[in-house]
Amino acid sequence: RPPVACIGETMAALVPDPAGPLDGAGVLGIRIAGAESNVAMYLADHGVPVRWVSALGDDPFGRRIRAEVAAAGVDVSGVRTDPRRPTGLLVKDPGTDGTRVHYYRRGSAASALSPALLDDDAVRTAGLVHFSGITPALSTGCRDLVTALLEADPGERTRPVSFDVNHRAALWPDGTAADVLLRLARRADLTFVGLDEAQDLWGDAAADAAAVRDLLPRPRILVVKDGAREATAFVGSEVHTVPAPRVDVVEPVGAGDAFAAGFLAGLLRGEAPVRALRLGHLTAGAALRVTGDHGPLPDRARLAELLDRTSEGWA
Ligand code: KDG
Repeated sequence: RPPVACIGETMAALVPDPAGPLDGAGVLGIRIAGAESNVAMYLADHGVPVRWVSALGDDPFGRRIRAEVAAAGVDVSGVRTDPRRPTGLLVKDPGTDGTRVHYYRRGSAASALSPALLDDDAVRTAGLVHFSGITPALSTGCRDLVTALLEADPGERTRPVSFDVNHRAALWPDGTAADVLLRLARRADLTFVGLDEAQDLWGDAAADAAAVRDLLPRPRILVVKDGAREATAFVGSEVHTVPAPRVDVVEPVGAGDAFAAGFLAGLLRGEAPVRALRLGHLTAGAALRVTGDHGPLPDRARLAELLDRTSEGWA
């Protein structure tokens, strides 16, 4: 089966160690952070052939990111090295009321991506393309890239396009997020959105999962995630809801990416929607149990056992 291509920026992430407010921090740990490379790494964990497609600076952070994503089993041969622009950076500021993120990514290598990327073999020969709502916020070129990706009508695309809304308010100072992300979410073949983010973006029109489906009637598959409560998949005219299992959460960042990867992995191996949703929840659990974005999955046997549980034993 042709591989999945995940397109998007990955940055170096600097994180106070131990976790605490940045203004008093003495030591920063180095990690990597990127929604689409997270999806790619979790897909690889599930045995799905996958590429991550992006651009990095010709710098130590760029080399580190490339090596880390490759070590997770992802094909990084389609990642460009831009000799003129740096790798993007984010710095985490864990506070008592949650973690704030400071971005240093304007003018980064990935922000210079453009629709020309779609002619690369890594994208052209993919069986499915996944991207997120972070990319259109990065630059005009990046916005043109995702618009071009969704240009053909769903029935006429050579391969399906999967889109995770991934609203990052800090990246949309011009206030266009609601319009741009709605347009993209409507045009994708498979759209993921959190109920809370749908409400942030689209207000009362997104009161519950069914209302979100009314807003987004076109994607053949729409997945609405309601945090620790449940997730609902609308597949054509069918509706499937699966409660989330209980997890002792260490840090939630990365869970949405993990969920998308688990659901996609389930779909790609032909699982029924309910089992794909469960695989999404189980994969999200791996991200919820660690401070980083990418935590270990349960082993194959345990995963299979959890997937087979009846709905009573599940949550
Ligand atoms: O998706 C989880 C984080 O890794 C992600 O938010 C970092 O890609 C990122 C971004 O742009 O914020």
